[in-house]
Amino acid sequence: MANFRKAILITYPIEQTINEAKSLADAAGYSVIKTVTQRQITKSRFGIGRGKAEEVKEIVKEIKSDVIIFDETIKPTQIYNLASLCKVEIIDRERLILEIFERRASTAESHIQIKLAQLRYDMARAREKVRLARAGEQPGFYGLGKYEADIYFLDIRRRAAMLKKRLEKEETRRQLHRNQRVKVGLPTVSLAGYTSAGKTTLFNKMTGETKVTGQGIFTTLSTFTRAIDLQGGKVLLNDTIGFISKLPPYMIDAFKSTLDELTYASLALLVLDISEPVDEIKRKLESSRDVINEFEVPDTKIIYVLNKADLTTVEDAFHKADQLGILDSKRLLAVSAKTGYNIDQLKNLMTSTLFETKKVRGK
Ligand SMILES: Nc1nc2c(ncn2[C@@H]2O[C@H](COP(=O)(O)OP(=O)(O)OP(=O)(O)O)[C@@H](O)[C@H]2O)c(=O)[nH]1
Ligand SMILES: [Mg+2]
Repeated sequence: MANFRKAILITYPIEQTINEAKSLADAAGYSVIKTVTQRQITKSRFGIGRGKAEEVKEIVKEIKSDVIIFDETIKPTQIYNLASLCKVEIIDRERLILEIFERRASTAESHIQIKLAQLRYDMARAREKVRLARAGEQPGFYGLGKYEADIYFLDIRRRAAMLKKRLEKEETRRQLHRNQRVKVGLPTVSLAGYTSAGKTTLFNKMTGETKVTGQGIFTTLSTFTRAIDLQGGKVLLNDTIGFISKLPPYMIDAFKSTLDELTYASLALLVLDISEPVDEIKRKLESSRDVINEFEVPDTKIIYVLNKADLTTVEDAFHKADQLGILDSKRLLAVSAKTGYNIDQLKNLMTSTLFETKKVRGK
């Protein structure tokens, strides 16, 4: 696409990490022309070593890149140092994720959540920048003097407070909806899992909806609910935002109201892409668990959905589940959201977990 901006990616020399960073860059509208890897990218001065930094500087000149994407969260001083050396803008992992969210946000609530997360990002950096400005280490700051820097800092806080109020209003509204649903007495089932695991595809399959799915990262950014019929009765199914590793706590915080559905859910379907290498699934499962734990969903309320079974074999899926240590859970099933394989069985498993108290077998 013509409006793609040229980027140099700095990341770790691990294939999956490189691929994920590239997908993130792509989703944010950057085209990675060159990837530079280093085992350690949290070094004090530039993040990367001085020699590497000089190398990057040359590449910037050579390919005339618009930005450097730094696949880590680095300090403002490091960003400043690297930007001064290479004479180009630096986008760290957090900002990259925020840029994607911004492009994808479609509801009023997600807009507020993203603005709030952006302000928190700015605030964390403003503190450091104001400190640098005070110490005279960083002349000016966005072209501002010390006094203005203080005002800027206060302004961020004021705006954040305002957004929080608006978000609270939205949350109250959501709460009302939720109360109504509770009154109607329908149990809620939430889809959860790493981005691109296939949550929305599964949601569409079970509800007959046509919500957007995609290979890119963070396709879904807001919760969507539909009623479905199970044998035991009607339940409400929630599609939610996907998880990603190294998502800073304040971002989870910004999306808390969206993910709150998890707290209120009678059941969570933790969707895994079982066709991936086991180490990769493990990493994603751990990130997903971190988020799920935040919302205090007990393990008894989780069904592990081994999705994309059509891309592998059921044996392989269960072998991987064993390696992941989730085989002991009676609540797991290999399915394909794409072909519909085992979707009825999944519904049965949901029914038995939700409506029957006796022990169930999920295989
Ligand atoms: N082969 C195969 N592909 C699948 C299956 N389920 C989903 N996909 C594909 O995986 C990609 C991601 O699917 P989504 O449903 O958008 O994933 P998601 O979990 O909703 O992702 P986010 O909204 O980003 O969190 C899409 O290209 C789907 O077509 C499956 O069972 N088999
Ligand atoms: Mg989705």
